[in-house]
Amino acid sequence: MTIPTQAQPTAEAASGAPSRIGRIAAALVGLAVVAAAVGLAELVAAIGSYFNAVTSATSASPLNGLGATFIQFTPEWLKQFAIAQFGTNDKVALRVGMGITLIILAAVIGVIARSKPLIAQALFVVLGVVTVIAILTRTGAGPADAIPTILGIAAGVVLLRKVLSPDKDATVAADTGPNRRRFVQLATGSAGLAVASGVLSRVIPTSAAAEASRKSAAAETASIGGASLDKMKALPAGYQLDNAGVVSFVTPNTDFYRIDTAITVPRLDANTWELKITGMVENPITITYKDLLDRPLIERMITLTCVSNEIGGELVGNAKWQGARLADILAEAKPMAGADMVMSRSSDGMEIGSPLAVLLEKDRDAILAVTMNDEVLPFEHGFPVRMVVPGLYGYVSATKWVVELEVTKYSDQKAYWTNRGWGEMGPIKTANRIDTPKSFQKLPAGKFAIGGIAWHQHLGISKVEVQIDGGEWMEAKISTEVTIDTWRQWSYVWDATPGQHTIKSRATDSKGEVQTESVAGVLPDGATGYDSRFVTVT
Ligand SMILES: Nc1nc2c(c(=O)[nH]1)N[C@H]1C(S)=C(S)[C@@H](COP(=O)(O)O)O[C@H]1N2
Ligand SMILES: [Mo]
Repeated sequence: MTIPTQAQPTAEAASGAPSRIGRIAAALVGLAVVAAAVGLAELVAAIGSYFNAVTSATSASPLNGLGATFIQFTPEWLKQFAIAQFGTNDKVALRVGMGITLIILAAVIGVIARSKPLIAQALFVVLGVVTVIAILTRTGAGPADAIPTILGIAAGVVLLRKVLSPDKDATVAADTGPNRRRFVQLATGSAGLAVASGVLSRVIPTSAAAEASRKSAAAETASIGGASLDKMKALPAGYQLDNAGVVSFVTPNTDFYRIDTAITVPRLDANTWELKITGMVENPITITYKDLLDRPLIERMITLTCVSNEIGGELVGNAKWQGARLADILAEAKPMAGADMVMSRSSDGMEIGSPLAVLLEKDRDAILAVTMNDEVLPFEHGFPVRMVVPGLYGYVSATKWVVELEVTKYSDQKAYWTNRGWGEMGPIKTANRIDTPKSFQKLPAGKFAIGGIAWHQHLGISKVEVQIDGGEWMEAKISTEVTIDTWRQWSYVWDATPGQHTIKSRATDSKGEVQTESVAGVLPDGATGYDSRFVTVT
């Protein structure tokens, strides 16, 4: 532009000092400043988590939030490319991709800041706002989770102004003397801050008292066993098929889906935890954690599903649970005639309504669980005690951080989700998912093992079939049933011919009823329809 500087009295013009640092130095400084902002935000997230002020260190972390969203918005072809190139490390690869993107952006911000400080700051703020949106739109995130990032942005803007903006108190105007020294100090200071806060944020434990209580609970639950434990049957041969593309039969706790409305993950102290059985009972009881562990306990493998799981979705997992049989505890409280619902309440105020008759069925094996896959319950999955009920979706049964069971009537009370349009009873529907191939996967011609999982807890799956291009339904090999409460893996070896193909799959329940093809969305009581994959064979 040739407009005289007078017409545009910029800060640069005011300082009258165009002598700037070099581009590479500016890029490095941009990097140091962005890293310092991220490091600070990570540190605040960790401290916030320690004091239970944020949902969790994970959900308040800007890097995690950005990473999850980055993966979500990565186009399918790029994901497929990453999967093809990096296999199971595809998530790592995508995160590395995000890291590189961030580094480039930071360098660009640094370079721009030399001449257009306001634009650089605006760019930086936009990056921050995108991160805040990423954090807030994650499942289970609360408003407080945005605070660390907002503080990080504020600190970053201040640093940007101090280090790079050529305004009055700028430090970059002169190449020599005290200004230059101050510039170097600020730049290295930012880098130091980034490293120090980054390291600190990783060593801060997540929550003091609850953490200690979970540790001792871990020791107590580790010794569950002996005669007072009704163990699950040993896993039969063939419970898992050797199709590497299918999720493992048991879902590791760290991979288990998580769905809840908790603004901050409740971190309860097992030493002070109590479960009250109240309402329409002749014998109200209060149970402590120790009482619960002293009872006869059961151990069962149960597949848990969310009603919000779309066809082909990932809100389903299978775990081994240990705890007290809910039917025994309820029977002890002696429900009164006329009661038909149990309203379970969590420490964070969630209210989940379950059919009393189902919970009272002895062979339903509804559990007040204390362990998940032989590990004391993780905080995110309900420590110290949660409910697990085979055959019901999680929103009507799987109360985490449970502290009260009120025996009541459907006609008297409405549960949280029921008030929001979801079905009152929530029985599981037959479902089936294709795990491999992935959507739009490119396959070489020849044998390919299509595979997936099918479930209908407490009824069981008897058959899974596969259909190619609308042809005949062909029966898949299916893993040995562990119980009617667990999913079953299936696999079908397909001789793939060149061209484009549509693969469909359907399951049949133990009563011989074929899964319905009619497509329904998740609202109000669970999705239906067949999972399908479109592939190109070359
Ligand atoms: N306290 C509480 N318990 C809850 C919920 C919740 O929001 N709050 N969500 C339920 C829903 S909808 C599901 S699907 C399961 C999920 O359990 P998970 O997060 O351990 O997988 O928890 C259930 N228990
Ligand atoms: Mo759910």
